[in-house]
Amino acid sequence: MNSVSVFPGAPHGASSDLRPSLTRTLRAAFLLTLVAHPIMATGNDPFEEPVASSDSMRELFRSLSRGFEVRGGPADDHGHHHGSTARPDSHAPIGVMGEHLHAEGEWMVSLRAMRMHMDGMRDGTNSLSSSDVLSRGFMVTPTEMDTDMLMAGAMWAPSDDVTLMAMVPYVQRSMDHVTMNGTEFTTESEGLGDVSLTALIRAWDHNNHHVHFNIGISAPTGSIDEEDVTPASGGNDVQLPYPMQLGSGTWDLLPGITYTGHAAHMSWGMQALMRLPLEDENSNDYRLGGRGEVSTWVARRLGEDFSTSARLRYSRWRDINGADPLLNPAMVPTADPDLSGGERIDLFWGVNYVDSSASSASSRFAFEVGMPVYQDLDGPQMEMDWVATLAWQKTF
Ligand SMILES: [Cu+2]
Repeated sequence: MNSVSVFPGAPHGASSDLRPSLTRTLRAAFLLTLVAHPIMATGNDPFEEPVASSDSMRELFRSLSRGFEVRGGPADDHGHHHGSTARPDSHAPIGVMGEHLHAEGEWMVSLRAMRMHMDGMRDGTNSLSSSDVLSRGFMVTPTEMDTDMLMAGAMWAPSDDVTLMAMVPYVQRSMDHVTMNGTEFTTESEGLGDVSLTALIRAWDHNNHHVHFNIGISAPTGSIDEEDVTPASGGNDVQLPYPMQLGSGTWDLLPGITYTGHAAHMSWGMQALMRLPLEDENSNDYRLGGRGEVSTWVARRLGEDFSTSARLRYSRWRDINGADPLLNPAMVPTADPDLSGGERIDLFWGVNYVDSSASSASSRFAFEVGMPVYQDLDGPQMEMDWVATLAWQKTF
C-alpha cells in the first residue's frame, strides 16, 4: 500500500503524508537488523578477533564511566559481590526491571530516560486514518503522542535472598490532535508519576538457573487531574483524557516472577509482570484495567564489556472500569473508557556496557529500542510506534 491510502483526505500537509511510509521503512530496517545481528555476530567471532570499532567504543565508554566515578573513592572493595556482577549481560535488557538481585549490603542507583512514540489510530488490527475516526462521530481525534519518562531507581539488598527496589518516575506527555473542521492542537501534561516499591525474593537457584518473585506496590502519587486548553474549552483549562494523566489514581499491586540463566557467552531470561488495581475506583470514579506482560530475552556477550540483546514482549491490558465524569466519551476516543484495552507484541534490540576492568563499584550504560510487530486494540485507540530506553546504573 502506498502512503496516500493511509491518510485519505486527512487534513494534513504533504509532509505528514510521507510519515507512514517512512515509519514502515524504518520498521522494516529495524526488524531486518534485529534478525541479522546474531548471524553477523557469529560470522565474526568477537571473542577471537575484536573489531576495531568496538575497541574505540570501549575507550569512549570507559572514559565516560570514569567521569561518573564518585570522587575520592572509586571502587570500595566489599569483597562479597556475586561473581557475575561485572558481566555486561548480568543485567537484562534495560527495558526489563527487577530482573536481578544484589548481594547483601549492596546498593545500586539508576537513571533511565525513556520515550514512547505513538502515531496514528487503530481498531482491532487495522490502522485508521484521522477521517476514518472522525466519520465515526467523534469531534476530535488524536494523531500523535509522545511520552517521556525520567525514571530514578534505587536497589538495596538487606540480605542475599531479598533485594528492595524503589522507582520514582517523572512523566511528560504531549498529544497532537485534529478536529472535524481541520484545526490542529496539542495538549501537554507533566509531573511525578506513580512511585513503586518492589521486593525481589529469591525462589530457586540451580547452577546457572535462577528464579525470583517480584512483589511490588505502586502508590497513587501521579496526578489524575491534569488539565490543558483545547479549541472547545474557550481558553479554560479542562480535564484531559485518560492517556494524558500521570498516574493510575489507585494503589496497585505489581506481582511477577522472573527466570534468568547464563552460560559463558550467552544469557537469557523470562519475566511475567502484572499491574492490578487494589481499589475499585480512584477519586475520579474509575480504575485502569489490569495489565500483564511477559518478556523473553537472549543476550550475547561481545568481548568482556559489551553485550547485545534481542527481546520479545507480549502485553495485554483491559478496558478502564468506571468513567471520569468530567470527560465526554463522544468528544474524542481517548475519553472513552471502553476504547482503552488491547494487546501487543513488541520486538526489542539492546546493548549493555560495563567496564569489566573496573572493580565492583562499576558504572553501566545500556540502551534498548523496540517496535511492535502486532497490535490488536479496542479502538479507535492510538497505535504504539516505537519505544526507546537509555540508562545509567551504578553499583556500590
Ligand atoms: Cu540492581
